[in-house]
Amino acid sequence: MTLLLTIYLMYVIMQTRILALSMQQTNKNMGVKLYTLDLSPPARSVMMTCDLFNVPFEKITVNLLEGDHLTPEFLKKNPLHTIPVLEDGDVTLHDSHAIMQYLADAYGKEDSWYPKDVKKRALVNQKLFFNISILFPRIRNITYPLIIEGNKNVDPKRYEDIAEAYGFVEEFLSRTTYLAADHITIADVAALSSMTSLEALLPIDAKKFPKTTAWLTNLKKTSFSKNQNESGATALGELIKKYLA
Ligand SMILES: N[C@@H](CCC(=O)N[C@@H](CS)C(=O)NCC(=O)O)C(=O)O
Repeated sequence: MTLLLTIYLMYVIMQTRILALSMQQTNKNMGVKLYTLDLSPPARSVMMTCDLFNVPFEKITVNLLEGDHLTPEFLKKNPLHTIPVLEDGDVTLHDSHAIMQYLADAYGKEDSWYPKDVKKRALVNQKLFFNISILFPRIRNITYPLIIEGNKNVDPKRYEDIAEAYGFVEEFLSRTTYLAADHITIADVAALSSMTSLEALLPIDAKKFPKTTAWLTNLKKTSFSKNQNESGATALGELIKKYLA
């Protein structure tokens, strides 16, 4: 009798475990929701990250030019009213870099994109912060006054800031093959989206910045860049030209 009860209990436990595992699998395959816009460099970083980790995403376009990001509904998701925003089950995340880190941890199969080793990871984080604090703001410093505030008089200093940023990238790439290591990481993906928009503001001088030029040329050939970055970066470049004309 006790044996039968034990066997029955083991059977129930096994069935529950199988059900839990299959539900986990179903959740993973259901994909995520992404509030995004192709023109936006940080949004493109996240779309590229979904692409490279094979995470299907429902694309919800947030038109910043029409104020979609200022609706009460969107502000509940992100009080900072910025895109991208990711929803994955009960998790809602803003900031492209936090989202990329999450996607790598939750869906990445290869450790190398966002290493688990604390020292290697710290170097990737450092370059993600370089993107947040240097590369992206140097796009925004020109595009925000130009496109949102309608101010065509761009301070020439803003272009010098971009050239300085190219110099930083060149220096990093003289130390390692990619920004944070001798292999590609999510920091390169974040910087790729910024650099493809910065070059629309100030073309990269291949003689002055040969390593940066080669790095960017290589990254632009990847399928994640072609699928999720190329057309948005081109469209932003055209929009900038139109506003500067
Ligand atoms: N650090 C943020 C920056 C996001 C950001 O500023 N996104 C811009 C579009 S490129 C935006 O949503 N701007 C609208 C606003 O600031 O109101 C990230 O990486 O997600």
